[in-house]
Amino acid sequence: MIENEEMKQAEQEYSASSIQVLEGLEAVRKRPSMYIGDIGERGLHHLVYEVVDNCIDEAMAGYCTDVDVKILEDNSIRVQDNGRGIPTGMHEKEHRSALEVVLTVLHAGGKFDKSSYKVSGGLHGVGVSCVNALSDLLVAEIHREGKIFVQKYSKGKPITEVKVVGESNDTGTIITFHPDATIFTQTIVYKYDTLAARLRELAYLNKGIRITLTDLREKVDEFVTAEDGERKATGNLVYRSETFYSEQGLREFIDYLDAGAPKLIPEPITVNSDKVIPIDIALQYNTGFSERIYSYVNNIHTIEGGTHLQGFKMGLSRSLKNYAEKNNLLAKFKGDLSPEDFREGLTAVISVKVAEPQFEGQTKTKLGNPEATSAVSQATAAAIDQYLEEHPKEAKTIIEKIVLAATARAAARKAREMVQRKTPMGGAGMPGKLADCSDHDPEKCELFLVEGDSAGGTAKQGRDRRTQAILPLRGKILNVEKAAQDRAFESQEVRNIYTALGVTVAQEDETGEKHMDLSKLRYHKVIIMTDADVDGSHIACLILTFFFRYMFDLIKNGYVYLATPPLYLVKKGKEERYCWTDAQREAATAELGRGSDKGVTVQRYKGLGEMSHDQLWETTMDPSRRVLRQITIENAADAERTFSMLMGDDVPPRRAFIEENAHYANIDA
Ligand code: 0RA
Repeated sequence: MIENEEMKQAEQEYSASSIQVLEGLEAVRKRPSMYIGDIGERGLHHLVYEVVDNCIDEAMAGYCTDVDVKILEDNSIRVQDNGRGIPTGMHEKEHRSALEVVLTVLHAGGKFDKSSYKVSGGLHGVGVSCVNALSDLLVAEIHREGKIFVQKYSKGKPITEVKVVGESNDTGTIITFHPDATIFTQTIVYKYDTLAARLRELAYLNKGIRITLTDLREKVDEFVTAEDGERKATGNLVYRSETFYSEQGLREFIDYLDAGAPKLIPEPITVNSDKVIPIDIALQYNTGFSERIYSYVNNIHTIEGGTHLQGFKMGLSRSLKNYAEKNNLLAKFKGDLSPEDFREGLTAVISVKVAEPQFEGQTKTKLGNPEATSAVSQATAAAIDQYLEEHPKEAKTIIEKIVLAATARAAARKAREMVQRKTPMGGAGMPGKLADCSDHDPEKCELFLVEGDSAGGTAKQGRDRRTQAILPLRGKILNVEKAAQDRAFESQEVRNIYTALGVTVAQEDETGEKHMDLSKLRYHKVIIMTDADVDGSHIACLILTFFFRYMFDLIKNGYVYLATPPLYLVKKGKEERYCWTDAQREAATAELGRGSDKGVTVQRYKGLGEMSHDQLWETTMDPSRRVLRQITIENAADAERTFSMLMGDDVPPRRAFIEENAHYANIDA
C-alpha cells in the first residue's frame, strides 16, 4: 500500500520534471498556439478563462465562493478570488516559493493536485504559467496567513522577489495581467460580450459560485428594465457590470437558454448521477422545432460531442420509446420513429466530469472515453423513466410531440424529394437568382452569398465570372432555429442555398452525428459577404448559425469564409487608400496629407451597395488583394454559443440588447 503510494508519487515527480525540461515557458512563447489554440481573439480571451478556471477549481474544492473579473483601462485583466491563495512558502525541491513555481513552471498546478478533473490534453488546464508566459506584465497578489504577498513577472520571468506588502485577514488570489502585444499581434482588445457569455456559462455549470464582470474602460448609459420588460435609460453613466450566479445550476441554464420559448412541460427534467462519473444534465422540450444540446466535459464545451453526448441520445430515445410502447401511445402512428424525432424542440445541457478525458476530433473537443457512453446512457434512461412514470400527463405530451416530429419529417422528405427531382445534375434547375460562374471545377469556384439584391447586383458586375458565382439573399434569412424542418425547406432562401451548392440534407449516422454528401459540392469556397455594420454582422451570424446547424461538414472542411469589405476610403487627388481599421485610416490620412490634412477626404462605407463594382472587386472580391477570414469550427461554435448565451430568444431585454449592440463574437481566422 505504502509502496504503491510512493511509486505513484515518484512516477508523478518524474513526469513533472521531465515535462519541465522539455517545455519551459520559452516554448509557450515560441509556439503559443500549441498551448492556447490561437493567437487571435480566441486565444486572447482564453488567457482570462485559464485564470478563472483555477478559481473555479478552488471553488469546487470548497474554498472559494466569489470570483471577480475586471477589464482594466489598458486591457489588463484582474481576476480576484476568495480562495485559499496560492501557497507562498518555500517549495522544497525547487528552492523557490511555491507561488513562483505555480507561475513559472508549466503544468505545475498538477503537482499540488487540487482536483482530479484537470484536463491533460486540450486547451484548458495549461495553467496560469501559460498566461504568465504570454503577458508582458503579471502581478500576483496573495492574501494568506495574515499577510499580503506580491510578486511581479514579465513574459514569464520573475522581475521581483515575493514581497510582503501588508497584512490581511482574508485569503485569496489576485492575478492581474496584461497580454503581450508582440504575441497577440492581431488585437489585445477584450470584448465584454465574449467574456460575459463564457462567465455566464461557467456560473450555470458551477452552481453557487458568484462571478462578477466589470468593464473599467469606459462608462456607458445605464439602463434599467421595468416590470413590463421595457428598457429605459436612466441618464447615468456607469461602468458596465454583471454578476452571474446560479443557485440551481443547469435547470436554470435551460430556462435562460429557452427564455421566451413556449414550454412543453412545466419544469426541466434533471439527471444527476455520481455512480461511475459525475453526471449532471437538464433538459426541456419547447413547442419549437430546433434541437439544441450543449455538452461539456470538465466545464469545456465539447463542440464535436463524443461519447457522453452519444450516451445521452441513446438513453433519451430508449426511455421514451419504451414508455410509449408500454403505454400503447403509438397505436395510431403508422410510420417509424427515427432518433432525431426524439429531439425536436429539445434543449439540453450535459455536463460530465472525467478524470482523464481523451479528446479527439479536429478541435480536440470530442470526448473519446468509451466508459462515458454507458454511464450517461444508463443515468439518462433511469432518470427519464422515473420522470415519465411520475408525470403521465407530461409524458403523453412529449410522446405526442415526437409523433408529430416523425410525421413532419416524412412530409419534409417528400418535399425535398420533389425539389431534387426538379433539379437534375448541374446547370438546369439552378435558382433564378444565382449568377453562376462558367468554370465547373469546384476547387476553383467560389459562391458569394450576398446580403440584398442591390449589393448582389454590384457583386455580379464586379466579379470574375469565370470562377465567382453570386447568390443574393433577401434581407434577414430565415432564422432556422424557429422553423420546423419542413418549413425550413419551404424557405426559398434556404432552398436556393442547397440547390446552388449542389448538396442534400445531412443524414444522421448510427452514433447520432450528422454528415452530408459533399461529392457534388459545386464550390469549395462559400463566402458570406455582408455590410461591415451592425446589421451586416447580425445577418452574417444568422447565415453562420444556419451553416453550423445544417451544414456543419462545410465548416469542418474549411469551405466557409467571411469577406471583409473596407470601412473607409481615404483620398487626396488621385491617390486612394482603403482602410479596414481606424489605425489604418489615421496612418493613411497622415501619409496622404504629408503634414496637413488639407484636401484629404475620408469616406466611410456604410454598406456594400455604396461601393462601385470596381471598388468592390478591388477591395473585397479580387483573390489577389482581398482578405478572407476562414471560419473554423471553434469560431462558428463560439459565435453560435455566444449568440445563445447573450441573446438566445426574443425576450424584451435581449431584444433591446441586440438593438443596442448587436455584433457577433469571435469570428476571425
Ligand atoms: C496551488 C495550490 C493550491 C491552490 C492554488 C494553486 C490556487 C491557484 C489559483 C489561481 C487563481 N486562484 C487560485 N487559487 C488557488 C492549494 C492551496 C493550499 O493547499 O492551501
